[in-house]
Amino acid sequence: ARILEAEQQLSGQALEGSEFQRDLQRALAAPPHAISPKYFYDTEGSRLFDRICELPEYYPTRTERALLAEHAGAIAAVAGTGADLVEFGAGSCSKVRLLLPALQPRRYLPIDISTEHLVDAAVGLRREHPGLHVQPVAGDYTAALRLPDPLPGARRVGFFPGSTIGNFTPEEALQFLRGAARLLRGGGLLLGADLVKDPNVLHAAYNDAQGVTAAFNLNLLARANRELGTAFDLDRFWHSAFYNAAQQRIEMHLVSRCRQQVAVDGHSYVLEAGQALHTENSYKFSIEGLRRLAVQAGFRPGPAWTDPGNLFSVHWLHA
Ligand code: AVI
Repeated sequence: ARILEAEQQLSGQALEGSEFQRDLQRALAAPPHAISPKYFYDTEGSRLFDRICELPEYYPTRTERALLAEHAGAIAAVAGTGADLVEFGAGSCSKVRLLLPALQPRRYLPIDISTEHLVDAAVGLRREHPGLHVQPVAGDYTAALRLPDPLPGARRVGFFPGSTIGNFTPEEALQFLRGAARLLRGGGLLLGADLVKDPNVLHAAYNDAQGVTAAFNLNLLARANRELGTAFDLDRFWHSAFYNAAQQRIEMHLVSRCRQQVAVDGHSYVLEAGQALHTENSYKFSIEGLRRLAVQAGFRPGPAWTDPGNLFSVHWLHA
């Protein structure tokens, strides 16, 4: 009954299977052979991502969590308590838990593309915080999204952790931040951004020894097999992740191990051996670079918190 209750509160629009099909066909048909990383996140992909966050090599999650826990008081001092808190790409809503005691929001609106995962997370959060008004919104927060009206008198505070901003192209990041600045006017955005660092540390984080990141990348094809009726043989692809220093980003690709023919909804495509499908960019930032981007989008940068190793940063941006 509780799950039903949560589902009834869902608003927004879930991703349509046909959009995935169209984007996959485009990526297979012509250069730049790239597809949006948003397609990683079906239920299985979200589960794999949660496992990535626990990996010893994947420093961003634990570093950001430590920053949020350590600075929750200082964050509440700039963001204010009693806000209408909106999280973009909330996933399992685990990081917000570190902020709730200090921030004490009047309402929490987690937005995520993976509906089932979001519903489970919202149900768990309600159970832990019976007094908290949780209103999940299923949808693609990169698209124009209709949010419930702000609560009267409450400022809107956005939360965008995890350096998911780094999975956008620079143009998309600017566009997203511009939209967020409009949405959050009078409040602000708490933003997590991964920092430029030793490429070896980055390489290890995206090529973990247990192969979870590889499975996460390959899940894009597994998802197509489940949802679009394709017959990709996952053994014929390998996971490639490397740091592109000129672009300050990790790139992930699925590389064809051999010459092969694949089909999506009756259209066939030939993949040469070594041909890559570009599945993700993960941009890395400097504090100053991130602040410049925020100013361009209409924010006024406030404090930024980093760890002693300068691995990760959390920014308060006044909207
Ligand atoms: C969600 N996002 C910030 C992750 C990242 O690090 O770019 C996704 C990820 N891809 C591979 N590992 C984790």
